[in-house]
Amino acid sequence: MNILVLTGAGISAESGIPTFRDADGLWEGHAVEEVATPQGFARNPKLVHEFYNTRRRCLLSPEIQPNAAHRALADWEREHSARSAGDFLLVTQNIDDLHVRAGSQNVLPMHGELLKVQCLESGQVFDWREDLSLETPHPEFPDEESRRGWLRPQVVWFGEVPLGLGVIERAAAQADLFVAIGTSGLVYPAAGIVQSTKPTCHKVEINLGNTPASPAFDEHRRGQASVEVPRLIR
Ligand code: BJW
Repeated sequence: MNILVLTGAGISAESGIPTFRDADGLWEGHAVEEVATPQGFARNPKLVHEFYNTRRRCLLSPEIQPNAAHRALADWEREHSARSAGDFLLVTQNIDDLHVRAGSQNVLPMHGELLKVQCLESGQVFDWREDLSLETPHPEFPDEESRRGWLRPQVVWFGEVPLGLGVIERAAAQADLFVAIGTSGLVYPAAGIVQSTKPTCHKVEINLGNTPASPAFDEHRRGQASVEVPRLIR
């Protein structure tokens, strides 16, 4: 049985990372087009750096840890591959690293990673745990003043192409079980993955409530991911 899992901000909410669109979510107090588009970054890089610096510091604080849902997915993958029972791919829209920290192996972060930065000129990607600013030296040319401020967070903003779409498309076409966890089903192409699965694929949605994508799923489990994910795989 080939398993494809898609996660969104809801799975990390119980680890203390705010979602985007719920009350008190990340978009509250921020215009999306100012902080999550290439145009916003071009207009006001300082604001965008501050937005992601705050989130990076939050992610690196000791209180933020994987929760029972992250751990259950890692256990599920381990058991599945120990039985050589088919493919297992975990696609996450989250830019945190909580799936990897929980022990998941085959993780595809389709919207990028908060702990990576990208050079605006070469596209080269570097691991990163510090604040970014317009004064940040380039890691490969630390002494060159003229190369300061050339780094951006390695995240996928609106209007940019998400990562690994070919892999995701193939996994969706081959999946026998598709599980979407804690995502609002509003942001494409992630929200359309469910439509790319074959008719015989069993599709499960785990969320606190209904989403615009709910009608495309066969089974709905309503509740907190930390409760419903362990229950699903039990
Ligand atoms: C719980 C829970 C608990 C809470 N337990 N559940 C018009 C129509 C269709 C599409 C478009 C359109 N106009 C423009 C587009 C395209 C656009 C798009 O989709 N826009 C829509 C908003 C309309 N998409 C893009 O631009 C994408 N690129 C693209 O399309 O390229 C073109 C292309 C595609 C394919 C091939 C070739 C070309 C890029 C999208 C990039 C999204 N980037 C962001 C920011 C990333 C960096 C960052 O983190 O800052 O990604 S936006 C933000 O939304 C972030 C998230 O990954 C993403 C999805 O959010 P998510 O995870 O669903 O979170 P929430 O907050 O929305 O929902 C949380 C859910 O959890 C809720 O349902 C809760 O109920 C639930 N929950 N606690 C279980 N404890």
